[in-house]
Amino acid sequence: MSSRVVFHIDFDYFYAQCEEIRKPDLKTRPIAVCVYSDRGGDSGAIATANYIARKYGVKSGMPIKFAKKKLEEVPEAVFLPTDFDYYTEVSENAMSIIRSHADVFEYVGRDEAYLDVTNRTESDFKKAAHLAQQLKNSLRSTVKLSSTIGISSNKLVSKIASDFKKPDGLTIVEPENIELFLDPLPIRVIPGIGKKSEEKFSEMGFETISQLRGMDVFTLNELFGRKVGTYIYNAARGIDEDPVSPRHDPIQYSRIITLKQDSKDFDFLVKDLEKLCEDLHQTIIKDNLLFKSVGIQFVQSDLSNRTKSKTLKNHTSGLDELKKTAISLLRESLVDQRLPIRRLGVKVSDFSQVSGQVDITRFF
Ligand code: DGT
Ligand code: CA
Ligand code: CA
Repeated sequence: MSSRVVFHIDFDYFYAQCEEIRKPDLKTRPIAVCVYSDRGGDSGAIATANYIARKYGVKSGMPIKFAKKKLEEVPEAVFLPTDFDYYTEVSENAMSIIRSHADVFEYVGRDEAYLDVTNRTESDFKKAAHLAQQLKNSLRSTVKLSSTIGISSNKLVSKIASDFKKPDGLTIVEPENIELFLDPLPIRVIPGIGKKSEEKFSEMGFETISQLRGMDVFTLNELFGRKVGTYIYNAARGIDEDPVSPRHDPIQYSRIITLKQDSKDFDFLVKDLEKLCEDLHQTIIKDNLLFKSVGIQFVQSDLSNRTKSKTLKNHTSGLDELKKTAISLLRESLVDQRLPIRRLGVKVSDFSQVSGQVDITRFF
């Protein structure tokens, strides 16, 4: 039986990299992205930092005050608040490129996904490596995003492989090399093994996965319970049957962009709206969806939101119907629009999946 080919892709220092994408001048400076708590001042934690800031010891989860201490002597260091809407926008653009490289796409979170590419690579790991490089290049050239990919015959090993060499890494573990690859790695690289379990193993003299493999399944079950024990036993051998299962970002059936300038001018806005519709429509077709509801969304210049939507008579996947509806919603909204619009979005919902038969509306 030929092997599955599974990618795990993870975006490098994601929130901080998004900030670099928006302001390339920041690239040479340490960046820490901060989640400020509502207590004011510097209370709160670091969400992530770019690799320059990491060299000074700044880490995810660290109090902002600690991070400032570490970067005390570095006047060019920047501390920025999170901007989740913007990170989501970058993520959606990247995910739509990733999706087009997969047979099966499984969304995990804003900065990671699994891809099953068994069919399109014909189980050939050379072809897989080539495809992964193409995907990385395409993300780099279109979204300006650097990412890391792990390739193997299952999700577990691919996830470990994508963590192996970062940033901008590509690690390929062919089926016959799985144990060789895992052997020297510390036990904590196994997803789900936290600090506590690591300490437990360490006390018993087990540090690496190769040592862990010396532990029998009964002992593991006794220590961790049957479910977790069996999981660890298999993980130490790089065994994982969990399929890549289609899962999408719940908000992926929408597109939103920040406009070049704030505006409430129909002729200006309609151009972007049409582009948003076309982009969204590609996803709809790719995922074989019929929608029945179309909405538009404004983020106004004071950052407040406004939405308007319309339910259609029938389910459709037609681009014309999508554009026509979105444009009429825009026209209606602008009648009493007071504030200029800063960000503009379009979304579809109320789905029914096209199954089996060819849907003729998709060609219009
Ligand atoms: P890396 O190691 O290059 O993949 O760096 P990141 O920053 O992409 O790290 P990752 O993949 O573990 O996490 C993705 C995003 O999730 C990250 O950009 C910010 C957020 N995040 C991660 N850890 C924490 C944390 O401890 N606290 C908060 N608030 N956010 C976090
Ligand atoms: Ca990441
Ligand atoms: Ca991640």
